[in-house]
Amino acid sequence: MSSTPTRHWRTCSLCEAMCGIVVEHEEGRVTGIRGDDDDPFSRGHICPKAVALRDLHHDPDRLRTPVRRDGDRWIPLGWDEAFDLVARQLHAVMDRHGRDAVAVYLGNPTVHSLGALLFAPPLVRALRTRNRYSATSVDQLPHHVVATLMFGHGLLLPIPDLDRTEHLLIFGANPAASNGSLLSAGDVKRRMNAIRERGGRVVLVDPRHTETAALASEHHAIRPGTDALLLLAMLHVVFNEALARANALPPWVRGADDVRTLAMRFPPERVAGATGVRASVIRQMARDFARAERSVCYGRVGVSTQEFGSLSLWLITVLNTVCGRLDAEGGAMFTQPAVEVVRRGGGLGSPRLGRWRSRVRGLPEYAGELPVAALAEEIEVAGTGQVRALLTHAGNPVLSAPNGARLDRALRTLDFFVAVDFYVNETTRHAHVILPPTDPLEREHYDLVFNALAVRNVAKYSPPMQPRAADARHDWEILNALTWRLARGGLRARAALRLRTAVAAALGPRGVLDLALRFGPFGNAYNPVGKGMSVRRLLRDPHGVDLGALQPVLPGRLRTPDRTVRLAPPELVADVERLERALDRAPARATGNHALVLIGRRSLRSNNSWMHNAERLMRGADRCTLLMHPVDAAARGLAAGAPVRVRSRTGEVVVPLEVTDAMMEGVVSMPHGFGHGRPGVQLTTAARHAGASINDLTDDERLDAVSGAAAFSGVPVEVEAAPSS
Ligand SMILES: Nc1nc2c(c(=O)[nH]1)N[C@H]1C(S)=C(S)[C@@H](COP(=O)(O)OP(=O)(O)OC[C@H]3O[C@@H](n4cnc5c(=O)[nH]c(N)nc54)[C@H](O)[C@@H]3O)O[C@H]1N2
Ligand SMILES: Nc1nc2c(c(=O)[nH]1)N[C@H]1C(S)=C(S)[C@@H](COP(=O)(O)OP(=O)(O)OC[C@H]3O[C@@H](n4cnc5c(=O)[nH]c(N)nc54)[C@H](O)[C@@H]3O)O[C@H]1N2
Ligand code: SF4
Ligand SMILES: [Mo]
Repeated sequence: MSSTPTRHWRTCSLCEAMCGIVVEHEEGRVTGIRGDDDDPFSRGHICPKAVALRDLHHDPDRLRTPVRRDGDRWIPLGWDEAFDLVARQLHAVMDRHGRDAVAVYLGNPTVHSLGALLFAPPLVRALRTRNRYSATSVDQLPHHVVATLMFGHGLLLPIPDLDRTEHLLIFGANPAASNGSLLSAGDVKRRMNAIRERGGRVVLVDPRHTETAALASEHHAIRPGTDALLLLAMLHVVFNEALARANALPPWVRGADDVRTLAMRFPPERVAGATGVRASVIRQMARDFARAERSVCYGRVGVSTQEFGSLSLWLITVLNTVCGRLDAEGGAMFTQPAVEVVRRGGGLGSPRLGRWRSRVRGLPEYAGELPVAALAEEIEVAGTGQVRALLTHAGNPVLSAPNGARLDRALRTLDFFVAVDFYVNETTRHAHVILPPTDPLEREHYDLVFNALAVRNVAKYSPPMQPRAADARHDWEILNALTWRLARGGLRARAALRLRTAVAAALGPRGVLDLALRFGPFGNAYNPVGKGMSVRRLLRDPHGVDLGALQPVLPGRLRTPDRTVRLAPPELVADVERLERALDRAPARATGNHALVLIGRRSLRSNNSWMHNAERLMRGADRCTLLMHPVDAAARGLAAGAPVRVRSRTGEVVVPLEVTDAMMEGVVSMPHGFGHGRPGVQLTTAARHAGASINDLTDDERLDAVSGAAAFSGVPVEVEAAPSS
């Protein structure tokens, strides 16, 4: 006898694609997960990770109560006991060493949680520390910095209008594996295939012939870290051959002459050797892009996490703009989400950069945060403001930050470390207290961030699959409880903060969201007859609401003081000198020499460092391998399948070798997020596929100079045979 399972519709929150899923469950057990055919955005698409939400939900390794570490044992605590302990320890460190002695790191899943997005910022503010870090500085930081400098707001991020373009030029992104980033699009592969089906082209620039290359019209291999040179040369062609629509630029675009002058210094012949892309190919790429009816250039992780991340993303937007593709249908457009994120100042929208610098190395602040590449040294180096305590939320910087092994060592020396996370991972194993929140199925959801980065304006609210267990806590409840207890200062200040946390707690994420929707651009406040946006309105459409294609919004949405697009911000123009110095040092011919540089990769069945505990995602061949071109393998006498030792300035790892001509000569590739064999990690399945961490090889001293973002791409390495064990 079997009862019928209950069906629950929601958005998968694991990546940026916002796929609609149907979860079948019976008495708290998830019995199946599939794509929601009626979701207007994802139309039934789903990837293997969503199915693994079920494994996460039932994972016996997941922590379900707070724990305190005693040596290498974990001792369960009650919630209030745990919150009190954390507040006491953090206050003790502040009292002894000052506010800046407490650091905070917010990891990537923070952005995928409505509760965390609403309740982490008040906690961070209550800490009043300058030592704030997040995954932004190992990811999209240069996008925000460039948007700030060009458009006056860090969240004015141009999104490729995928569904209407005729020519998509991609730099350093692999949407066929990642499902798209700063480009939320349910079923991104189908949308990319549609470009070719309607007679358009998809052109990819990437050192590896990737899963995305397989569905592109052309692929051009590029030497890592040289994209800015290629883009300058493309601009040279565009200006030189009068392909630009510079004369037709709207009056609110400033600085076209400055970028023209700059580009004229970079004819394709000057950069061909360093980039590995022939001058004739660069010319053709530029002509095809400029002449296409509708085209858009898009760059992501491969260009944002490299030494010239800010320059690359700037030049991509310049190329779009001078070719008339900014804010144009089929070009690079801005969204209008139902919850407005573009306001003055505030969070990642910060209009300022470098208001202060990190203590030890003087790295620039952005939006109140410092680059995480500085965290290890801020813990290690003694002096006023030295970090003595740490709070992490949904992060694993030991596996995700450059030179993670150094951070791993530094974490052991902290006086106090509290982690909000449901796993004992490579980072949280060093914590003194871990506070585990509910999982994504157990909580309500609305994508505050990714609805604002989607190729269509969409909105969808997901209630929780079931009410949380009485002894469980949502992330927002944990964050709010800590904010309450950390309230300090005079009586008035304390009372004010406590009143705010009490009101926030009474509203909860749903109440706050409802206000934001009602008073947002599609809302109608509390008008009972209007059809305005609200949580109730969204509950009537469990598959989501389509709010239409992206619309031109400039110059109205610009936030620069004079409401213009600044094509040539001085901070970026100045950095071209550093690029030219690198060009002068580059080998005359990029291939054929024996130096190797390392880049990363993602697989469809991975999610940064943390879904490796789901058995169903780990089946099949070992994924943590080093990819190398046959010519490079032969030059070193290396055999496919054998273990190789990879060495960089910062460390070394041993991984199996895969020989493949998908790699450009001189470039090797390894995925990030592995390295689960460290003692104390409580991830049973992941430990059986432990692999090694690429970030034991990446370098905390290699950064994008303008933004401070980690430069993961292009780390110099040596590779030799490792004795088999
Ligand atoms: N399955 C899966 N999906 C994910 C994730 C995951 O871990 N797994 N992570 C999510 C997250 S947090 C993010 S930020 C997004 C990222 O989404 P994407 O940006 O699409 O991610 P990657 O697959 O890392 O693609 C980067 C590409 O850049 C190339 N590259 C490396 N160096 C260079 C260079 O110097 N120049 C150029 N032109 N290319 C270069 C690499 O070969 C790679 O193909 O994916 C998200 N989606
Ligand atoms: N070499 C190299 N390094 C990289 C990258 C690369 O391409 N190459 N990519 C970078 C990028 S783009 C990113 S975004 C970072 C990611 O790096 P991080 O953000 O530091 O870490 P994640 O691997 O996402 O780990 C997330 C942790 O959050 C926990 N978690 C998951 N959901 C929740 C939740 O809802 N609440 C709470 N409290 N915890 C939760 C998981 O258990 C896991 O421990 O890695 C970066 N590092
Ligand atoms: S593509 Fe992303 S959002 Fe869609 S099912 Fe997979 S993990 Fe979830
Ligand atoms: Mo990311």
